[in-house]
Amino acid sequence: MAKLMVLTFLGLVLSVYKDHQASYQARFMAFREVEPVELPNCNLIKGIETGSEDLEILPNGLAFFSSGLKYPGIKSFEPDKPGKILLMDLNKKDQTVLELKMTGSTLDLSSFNPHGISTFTDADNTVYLLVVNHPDFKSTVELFKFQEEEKSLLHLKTIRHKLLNNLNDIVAMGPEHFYATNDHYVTDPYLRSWETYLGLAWSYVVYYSPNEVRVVADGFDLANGINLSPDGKYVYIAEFLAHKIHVYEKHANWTLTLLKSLDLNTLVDNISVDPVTGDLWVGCHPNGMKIFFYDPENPPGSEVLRIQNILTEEPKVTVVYAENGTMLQGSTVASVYKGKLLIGTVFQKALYCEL
Ligand SMILES: *[C@@H]1O[C@H](CO)[C@@H](O)[C@H](O)[C@H]1NC(C)=O
Ligand SMILES: *[C@@H]1O[C@H](CO)[C@@H](O)[C@H](O)[C@H]1NC(C)=O
Ligand SMILES: CC(=O)N[C@H]1CO[C@H](CO)[C@@H](O)[C@@H]1O
Repeated sequence: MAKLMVLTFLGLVLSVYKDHQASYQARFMAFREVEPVELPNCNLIKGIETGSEDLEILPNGLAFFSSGLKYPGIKSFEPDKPGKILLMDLNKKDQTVLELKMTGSTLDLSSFNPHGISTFTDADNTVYLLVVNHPDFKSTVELFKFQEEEKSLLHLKTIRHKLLNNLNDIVAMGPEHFYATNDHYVTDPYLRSWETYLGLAWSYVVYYSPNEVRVVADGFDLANGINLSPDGKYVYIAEFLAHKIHVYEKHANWTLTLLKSLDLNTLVDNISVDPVTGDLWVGCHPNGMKIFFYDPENPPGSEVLRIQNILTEEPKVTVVYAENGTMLQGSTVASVYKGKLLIGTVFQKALYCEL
């Protein structure tokens, strides 16, 4: 009888485990293979070999990239080197980048580990760059002033807060005014991996201003990219392991209310918004397992979605680019400029294509 009970108990544990394993594999889209979708005239950008996790294009065609992310569980081709911010002028013929010097004595360059970035341009045309940084796997937001003549970034300030503890991405509404996603709730790397594995959906979004910091949305299975609609009325949040993009209405008091959610067949990373059309361009991971368990023989692929008319009853979702990783591994972000598409990746290259 005792033996039978032990067996029943083991069977129960095993079936719970199997159910969980199935949901884990579904959340990571473990078995999805990429159907290629090609674009004409694609070129890899010279000088980007160790990632272009996030990028942002200014209206004048200057593009900033964060490069060299070190993140628990994710491949890095230069694990011992600090990360950097790269600049590319999309108006120039030679498709190459230069590394921006960082000045000001207030930042430890040796532990610089940039993740999501966002720019803010004020009324005097001063460009601020806000960078999610992970020095020693902690989370801070670094505020820089962009000095175009000198091709440098002047470090102004490090922003820390207990609610900004597992930062991923940021969208600026002022130099010290932003929404940011936390991709986990717990900070300890070992517990973080359990939080992800069990799908606890404890990840959350924070509103930050010097006077007020609060959680404005929560319950995400890894909140990732975040961005604003061109009119500033809506906030878009990518829920990575739930394969969803959520549309929130932003109120005058900066709180958010959920308006709708879009189900997509891919792991959604960064969202960029076309300032003219309002279309969303989303860098995606077709197979999350290949991102977290890197195998150069079977690398993660890349996928870019365009979402038109997201606020209407029938948004149009198009796979604009998809590739199996032979060329481009682990796309995280895509953004358009004058009929061209710039695609960044977590730890590998960046691609520039004609649309
Ligand atoms: C913020 O504004 C919204 C919409 O007007 C309102 O429903 C909500 O109660 C306000 N929240 C706070 C915390 O003031
Ligand atoms: C990936 O795609 C390329 C080009 O379409 C093809 O040559 C290659 O065999 C594919 N690799 C895998 C693993 O499917
Ligand atoms: C290219 C691009 O727009 N990337 C976006 C990634 O997410 C951050 C945070 O929302 C945006 O600021 C970037 O614009």
